[in-house]
Amino acid sequence: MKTFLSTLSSAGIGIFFLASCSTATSPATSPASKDYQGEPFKDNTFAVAPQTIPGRVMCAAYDLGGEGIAYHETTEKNHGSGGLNPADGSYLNEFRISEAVDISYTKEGLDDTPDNLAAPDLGMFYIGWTDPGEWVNYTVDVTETGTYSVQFFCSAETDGAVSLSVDDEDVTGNLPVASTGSPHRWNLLTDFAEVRLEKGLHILTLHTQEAGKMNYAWFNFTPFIPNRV
Ligand SMILES: [Ca+2]
Ligand SMILES: [Ca+2]
Repeated sequence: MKTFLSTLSSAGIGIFFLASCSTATSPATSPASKDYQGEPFKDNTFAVAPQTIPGRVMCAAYDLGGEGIAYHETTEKNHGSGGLNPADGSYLNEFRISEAVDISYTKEGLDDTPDNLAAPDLGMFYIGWTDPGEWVNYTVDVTETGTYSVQFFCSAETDGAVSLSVDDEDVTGNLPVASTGSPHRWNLLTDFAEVRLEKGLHILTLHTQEAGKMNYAWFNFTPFIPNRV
């Protein structure tokens, strides 16, 4: 069975090409990020850092830097890595185990049922145990200035809401995330948001605004194409 990790690995080749042609290694250019102490997350699986827009931003690959810098958590424990998923030396169960952001991954027989509104890859990391007031930062490299459509791959036990900030400025207001009926019933929210982004490095922040026991897997940013009348 094709897993998320294999999908990401193959996709990473193309993304790396984009990053290598961009200003990925230049210093942060946005005023709000001058004093930012966080850094893009990188490991053997998430090899492209920072994550690039247009493209997919993986929620579990939030920045390094810890509490108050790269994220804010209401619970110090990681409820997924080392919690629900016991520490066993495996990459999946111990992913970012020492950090407070709660991370789990999709599993066969639990997350791949026919009930899904959109089918997830297996072994796909996601942020769960989300509470209002929590946030995570992503250093992103925007390769082209423009307006972007945002899609969100997520689930929610009850109706919740999130918002997105760019360089500490709220650019969306509250974005409703409708209940999917179960935290393991996944959906792809198309037309989730539209955001204007300038070329360069920016800090994208995902805020949990309203409780919904939401799980966050990834965002996809694509150039906005207006409807023709
Ligand atoms: Ca936590
Ligand atoms: Ca949490």
